[in-house]
Amino acid sequence: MSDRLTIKPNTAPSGGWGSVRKVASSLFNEHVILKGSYLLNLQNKANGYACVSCAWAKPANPHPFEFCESGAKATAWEVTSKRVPPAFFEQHTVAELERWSDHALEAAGRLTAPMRWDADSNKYLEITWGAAFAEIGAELKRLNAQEVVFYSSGRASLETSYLYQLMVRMYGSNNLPDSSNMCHESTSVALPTTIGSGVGTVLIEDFEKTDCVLFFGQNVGTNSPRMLHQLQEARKRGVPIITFNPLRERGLVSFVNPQSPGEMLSGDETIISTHYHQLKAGGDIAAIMGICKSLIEADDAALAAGTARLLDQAFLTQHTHGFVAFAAATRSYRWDDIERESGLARASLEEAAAIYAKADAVIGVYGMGLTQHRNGVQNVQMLSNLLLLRGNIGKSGAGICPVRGHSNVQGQRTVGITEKPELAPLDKLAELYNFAPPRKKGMNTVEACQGILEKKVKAFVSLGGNFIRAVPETVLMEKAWRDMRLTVQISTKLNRSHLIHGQVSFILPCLGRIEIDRQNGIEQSVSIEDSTACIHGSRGRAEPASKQLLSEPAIIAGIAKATLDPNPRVDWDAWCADYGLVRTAIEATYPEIFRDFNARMWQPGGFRKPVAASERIWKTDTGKANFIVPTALDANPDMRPAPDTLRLFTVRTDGQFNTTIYNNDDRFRGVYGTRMVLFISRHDMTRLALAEGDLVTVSTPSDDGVARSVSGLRITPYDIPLGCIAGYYPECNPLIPLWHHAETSMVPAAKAIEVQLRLDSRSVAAAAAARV
Ligand SMILES: Nc1nc2c(c(=O)[nH]1)N[C@H]1C(S)=C(S)[C@@H](COP(=O)(O)OP(=O)(O)OC[C@H]3O[C@@H](n4cnc5c(=O)[nH]c(N)nc54)[C@H](O)[C@@H]3O)O[C@H]1N2
Ligand SMILES: Nc1nc2c(c(=O)[nH]1)N[C@H]1C(S)=C(S)[C@@H](COP(=O)(O)OP(=O)(O)OC[C@H]3O[C@@H](n4cnc5c(=O)[nH]c(N)nc54)[C@H](O)[C@@H]3O)O[C@H]1N2
Ligand SMILES: [Mo]
Repeated sequence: MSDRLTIKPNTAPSGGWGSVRKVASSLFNEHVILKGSYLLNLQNKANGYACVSCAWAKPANPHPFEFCESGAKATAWEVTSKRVPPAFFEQHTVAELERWSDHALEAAGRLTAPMRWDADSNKYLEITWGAAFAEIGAELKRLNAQEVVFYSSGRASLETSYLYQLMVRMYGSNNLPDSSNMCHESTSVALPTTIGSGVGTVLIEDFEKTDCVLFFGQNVGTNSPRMLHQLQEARKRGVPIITFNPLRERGLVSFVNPQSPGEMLSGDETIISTHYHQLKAGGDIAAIMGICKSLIEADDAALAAGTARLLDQAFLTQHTHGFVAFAAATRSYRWDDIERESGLARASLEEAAAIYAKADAVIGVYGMGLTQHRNGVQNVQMLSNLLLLRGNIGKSGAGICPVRGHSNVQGQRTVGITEKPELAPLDKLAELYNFAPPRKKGMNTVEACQGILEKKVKAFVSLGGNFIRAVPETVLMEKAWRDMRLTVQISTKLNRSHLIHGQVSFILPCLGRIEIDRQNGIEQSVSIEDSTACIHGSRGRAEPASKQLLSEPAIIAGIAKATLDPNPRVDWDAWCADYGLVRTAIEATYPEIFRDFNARMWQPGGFRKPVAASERIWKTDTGKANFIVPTALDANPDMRPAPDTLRLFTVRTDGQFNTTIYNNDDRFRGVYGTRMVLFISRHDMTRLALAEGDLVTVSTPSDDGVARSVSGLRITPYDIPLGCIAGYYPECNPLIPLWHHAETSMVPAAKAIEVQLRLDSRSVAAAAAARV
C-alpha cells in the first residue's frame, strides 16, 4: 500500500504491466508468493477452485491463466500467511479494535478459532465449537423465529446455501436477506416482469457472435476484469461498444491483455468503448428513452416512406406485449427533457440508435449504475424495452447481461436463499422433509435494518459478509445493533461487524473456498453459479489456515442440531460427511435444474440452468415479453435539485472487494494513499468556491431529524458531469438514509444521494494560491 498520498490523472490502459505489478505485490504482501502462484494456476480450472472474487463466467476453454488482478488479490487475501489467533484477542480489547481501519482489521489475517465476546474484559475469548453451538442453540430456542435474521453474503456455495435456507425454514421463518438485496435485486424484480426470467439471458459464447455491446453502469476493469477478454475479442472483430457511465472508467476506455506476451511487449492497447457517453447519474431512463424515441420515429418514417423497417416487426407481433403504449409514450417525450435528464445531446443518442439499428445481435450489459437508484427497477425494464425493439432477447449473440457481484450470489437464490416465500420451493421442502415451512414473507436487507432500528429483531446470524459496513444509515444502525441479544458471524476475516456486536456474540471462523475441505478424511468439493447461470464444481487446493476451522456446512449443521428438534428425514451429519448427498438433495428439490448434478458439475464451462427467456419462452403474466412504460425520466424523481445540492454516487476501487479494503489505492482513477476523496467537476468547484485539496464535510439534507455527514473528504477535480460527485463505498455509507432505496426491489439507492458540501479546511497549496 502506498503511504504517500498522490492523486494524478491516469491515462494508462487497464490490464498491462500495472496489473502484473499488482498481482505480484498482493502475493508478496500476504507472504505467499510460491503458494499463491501455484494456486493461481488452478483458479477457474476444471480441477481447481472457482475464484472467490467476482461472478463472471468461467469459459470451457480457459486461458492458461484464467485469473485477473482482482482474482489474484482475493486469492492472496484468503490464503495469506497472517493469522488472528486467540492470542491476538487477548492483546486487543474490542474498544481498541473499533479504532482500527477496515483495512487494518482484515489485514491482520485469518481468524483461527471460535470466539465468544466477554463483557467483563470487553475481549473475545476462545470457546470450543461444542460450547458455541450449544449456547447459540439455547439462545435461538428462547427467541421467536420471526425475531431472528439470517443474512448471507453471496460467496457461500450452493451446498452451504441450501443447508442454510433449510435450517432457517425449519426454525420457522423466511428471514433470509442477502447481499443481492443491496445489489442486483432490481434485476431480480425487473426481469420477471419484462422477460419472465429473473437472470441474464447471455452466455459467454454470445460475445463471440454479437454485433454491438451497450454498456450501462458497470465498471468492468475493476469489478469483473476477466470479462475484458470477451470485450477485447469482440473489439478485434470491429464490434462497437457504446458505454454510458458518468465517469470515464479506464477499463472501459482501453485494455492491454496482461496474459498476452505480444501485447505486453508492444503495449498494444485495445480501445474498448468506441463511444463513451458521460451521462448524469440517474440519467439512464432518459438516455435509453432517447435511443428508443429515435428508433421508433425512424421506424414510423420508414413505414410512411415504404422503406425497410427498423424495428423487428415479426418479433414485436409474435413475442411482445405493450408495444403500442410504449411507442406512444416514447413519441410523446420531448428532446429537451431527454437531454436535460440524461445530460447527453440528442445527436449522441441518435447516433447510438443508428449503430444499434444496424446491428443484428446486440448485448446489453449493466451493473450497479442501473440497479442502485430509486427507480433502479425501471432502469432495468428500460434496457429490456430497448433490446426488445429489435428482438435482441433469445437470439444468438444478443441478450441482457446483468453482471453479478459476489461469486455465488446468483446461485444462492437458485437454491432458496430468499425472503420471498413464493420464490422458494416450500411445497417440495414440506414433502421431502416432512415439516411445515413458514409461509409468511421474511425480511429483506432494508426491512432487517428497519427491524433492528425498531428493536423488533433480537438476533442476527451472518453467513459471511460485513453487514454493518455494507448497509446504509451507518450511525443509527451501529447504535441499534448493540441492542440485539445475539449476533453470530461466520467469517474468514475480522471486520467491523464483529466489533459492533450484540449482548451475546460469537465469531465462528470457517474455511474459505480455496482451502481443502476434508470431512472424515475425504476431500469435498462444492459448486457455484456464475453470472451466465452456468453451474461449476470447485475443489479447494490450499491447506486450511488453521486446524480448528470448520467448513460452512459443518457450522450450519452444528447450529441446526443445537437449535432444531430432530427430524428423521434430515441427517445433518451425513450431509456434512459427504457433500455429494447435499447435491442429491438439491437435485431432488429442483429436478429440472439440477438433473445429474454430481456428474454435470465438472463439465467444462459448467452446465447451464434453464433460462426460459433465452428460448423465447416468456413466463410473464401475459405469456409474452412485456414493454413497460417508465413513470419518469429521472431515476430519482423525488430528488429536488437545489443550487447548493449535488448528487453523490458511490463507487468501488481495484484496491477493495466491497468492504474488504486491500489497500488505499485506486490505480485506475489515479488516487493513491487515501480513500477519503470526493470527485467533482472543475466547474462545480468554481461554482462552490472550492479548491483542489480542500477538505469538506458532506451532509445529507433531509427533514427526518437524522443528521448524516462524513467529514475529511478531499476535493479532487475529475472529469464528471456537472452536479454529480462521486465518493467511495463504504466510506460514504453514513450519508445514505435507510428509506432512500429503490421502489419494489428495496436496493439502497447508493448511486444517487442528495448532498451538500461544507468547507472544513483549506489545503496549504490552495490557501497560498488564494493569497496570490
Ligand atoms: N475489485 C472488485 N471487484 C468487485 C467488487 C469490488 O468491490 N471490488 N464487488 C463485487 C460486487 S458484490 C459487485 S455487485 C460488483 C459491482 O460492480 P459494478 O456494477 O461495476 O459496481 P460499482 O463499482 O458500484 O459501479 C459501477 C459503475 O456505475 C457507474 N455509475 C454510477 N452511477 C451511474 C448511473 O446513474 N448510470 C450509469 N450508467 N452508470 C453509473 C460508476 O461510475 C461505476 O463505473 O463488482 C464485484 N466485483
Ligand atoms: N454505498 C454503497 N453501499 C453498498 C454498495 C455500493 O455500491 N455502495 N454495494 C452493495 C453490494 S453490491 C453488496 S454485494 C454489499 C456487500 O456486502 P457483504 O457481502 O455483506 O460484504 P463483503 O464486504 O463482501 O464481506 C466481507 C467479509 O466476508 C467474509 N468472508 C470472506 N470470504 C468468506 C467465506 O468464504 N466465507 C464466509 N463465511 N465469510 C467470508 C470476511 O469475513 C469479510 O470480512 O454491499 C452493498 N453496499
Ligand atoms: Mo454486489
